[in-house]
Amino acid sequence: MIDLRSDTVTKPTPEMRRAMAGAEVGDDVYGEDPTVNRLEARAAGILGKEAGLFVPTGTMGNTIGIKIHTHHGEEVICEARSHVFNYELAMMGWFSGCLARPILAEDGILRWSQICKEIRPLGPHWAPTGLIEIENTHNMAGGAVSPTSVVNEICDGAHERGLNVHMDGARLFNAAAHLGRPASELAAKVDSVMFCLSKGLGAPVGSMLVGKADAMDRARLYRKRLGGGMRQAGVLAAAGLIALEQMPARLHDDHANARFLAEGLSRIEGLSIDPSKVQTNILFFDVTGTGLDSGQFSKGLKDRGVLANPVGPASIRMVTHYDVTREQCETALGACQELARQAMPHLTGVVSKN
Ligand code: TLP
Repeated sequence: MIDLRSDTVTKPTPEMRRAMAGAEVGDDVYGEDPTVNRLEARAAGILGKEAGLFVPTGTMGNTIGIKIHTHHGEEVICEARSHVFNYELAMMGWFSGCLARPILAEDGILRWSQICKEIRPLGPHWAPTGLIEIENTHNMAGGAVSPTSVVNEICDGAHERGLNVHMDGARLFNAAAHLGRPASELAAKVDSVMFCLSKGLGAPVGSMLVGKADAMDRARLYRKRLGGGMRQAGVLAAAGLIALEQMPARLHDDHANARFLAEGLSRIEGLSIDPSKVQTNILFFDVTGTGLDSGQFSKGLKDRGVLANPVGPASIRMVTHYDVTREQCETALGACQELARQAMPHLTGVVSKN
């Protein structure tokens, strides 16, 4: 199977497995796991923040990231298709007692000009804004990268109004690779960042939350409350350290493969995608022209050895990662061509649109 469902499916590299086997460990709830401590310090250092916290998942990292900046009964401004709003089981409501105030940004990139209009003070009818959340890269906006100037303008505006900014940087290193800038620069002004070790960086498990030292002290208690005190977690942190040190440099390959897939898909009759919009490792294409819905298309691909998730009635998402080669991308394109051709029997073969 060629697995393009997500970059979450990557398996640990042989070096990660060796490091895991030999990891020095202790009880992390006592703060005594040397490998976890090293990972937390290194993650904070790389992101230019005071402290870090190793968490089992991105969802837990975002949940805690929202909790440390908010009080019950506040609103969190976020993009309408954001992960925190759509894919985290309403944790901002369940754990933090906050309501999302979603704002649609066509390209997934929230801007201060939109946000500032939605900020609410406490009033006779309104819940006050407690936090601004931005997602970089933006998953459901096709891996779109927020320009650093846009993020900085949001942070400056928010801070002037006494508000904090949390970044869901699950794929922050993909954004950094696309911009050719250090991740610390992209996150310089945000108050906390969650990034995943277990997606494009290839670690089997784990995400990091980084920010101010006192905020991370409080975050550690929320992690325990959520059941995330993992004891001898150094076996996982050891893989995370390799993910952090070695894997960002190769993300360009995933981006090139995503662009290659997008260009190939754009030439298949019945499929629709604008390859110039693909910046990182995520792409969406529309299958309406084939006469199939996204569920049927996904099933047809599976029958041909390719896994890709349907998103909505007409769209398929593909995500490139460490465990997908250029050759496999070529094979996946062949499967898409064959499926589209069979769905549209009036076509004699693959018809180039150009
Ligand atoms: N995203 C997953 C699914 O949940 C959709 C994926 O396959 O892309 N923030 C962003 C932007 C994410 O894309 C994800 C996972 C998370 C947070 C949550 O991370 P985990 O899965 O570790 O809880």
